[in-house]
Amino acid sequence: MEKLQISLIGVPIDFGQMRRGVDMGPSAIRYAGAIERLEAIGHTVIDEGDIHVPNAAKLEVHPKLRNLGAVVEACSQLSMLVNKAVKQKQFPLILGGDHSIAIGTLSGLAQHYKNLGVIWYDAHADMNTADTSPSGNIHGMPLAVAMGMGHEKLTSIGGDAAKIKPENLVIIGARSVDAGERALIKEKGIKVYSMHEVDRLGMTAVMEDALQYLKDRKVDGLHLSLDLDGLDPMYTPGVGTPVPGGITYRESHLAMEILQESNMLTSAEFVEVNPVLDTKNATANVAVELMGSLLGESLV
Ligand code: NNH
Ligand code: MN
Ligand code: MN
Ligand code: MN
Repeated sequence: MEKLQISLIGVPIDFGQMRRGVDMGPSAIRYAGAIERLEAIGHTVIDEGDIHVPNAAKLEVHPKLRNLGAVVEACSQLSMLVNKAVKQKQFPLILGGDHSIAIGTLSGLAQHYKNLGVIWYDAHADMNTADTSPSGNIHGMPLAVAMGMGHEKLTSIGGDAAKIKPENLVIIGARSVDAGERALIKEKGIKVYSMHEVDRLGMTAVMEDALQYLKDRKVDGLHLSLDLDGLDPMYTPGVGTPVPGGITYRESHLAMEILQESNMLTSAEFVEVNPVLDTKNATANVAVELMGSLLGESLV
């Protein structure tokens, strides 16, 4: 297995939604031993620390886009750091923070990858806009923004062009999709493996199918965006919007291992870990265990 130079970037933000405490996600994941775990595999970790997240109350507020100014500010910084890491041939590994940070991650990656593939491991589809969102929470919008839809202040981070193509996106684990998102999935023909497909086909077939689909699209990089609420809340209770009936712990390890075997992965992020809602840091522990499988830890 290739040994990586991992650029570890923490984004302590909880402004993309309403449950406070997910800003402590990066700390919780570090505390769970992320760096030691990755170094034990043989990777080099360049720890960039956490980016500075400004006080939302002092920045632009918007009636349908909660804490817009703070999210824009944090995502702009993150976009630059991710771009810098890729330029230096490092593997960006981003720790959230709520899922609004993916706006910054995908913007940074898009500076380099012109045909980026994305695997979105999540209970949700995260492709609302201000007009379709039931909540006004930006963490439910990053995929729409990356496809070029939404408020100009969000879509213009790192340049006006769309950051990803709808046909290069695969969603895995979906089970809570809003009406506007459902319409967009149909309209764009987005590849979704909902819990129905995970149950019916099994995780091996889902992942092999998804990776073949992305290979056929000739993607020039592959990003994993893993929302810990993709797993069933019995394994990852420390998330703001738990949805029962999720992916199991073993299925998730299997998915990570298949991704590792594919040799396609070029970046990853782990988001929505909220230690305030957790018991014994369970959710961050799972995040770190999955990172191990994703980045080449062997079982024997
Ligand atoms: N779809 C809902 C919304 O837009 C919930 C999104 N919550 C998430 N997404 N955790 O992953 O508000
Ligand atoms: Mn999400
Ligand atoms: Mn989610
Ligand atoms: Mn490489």
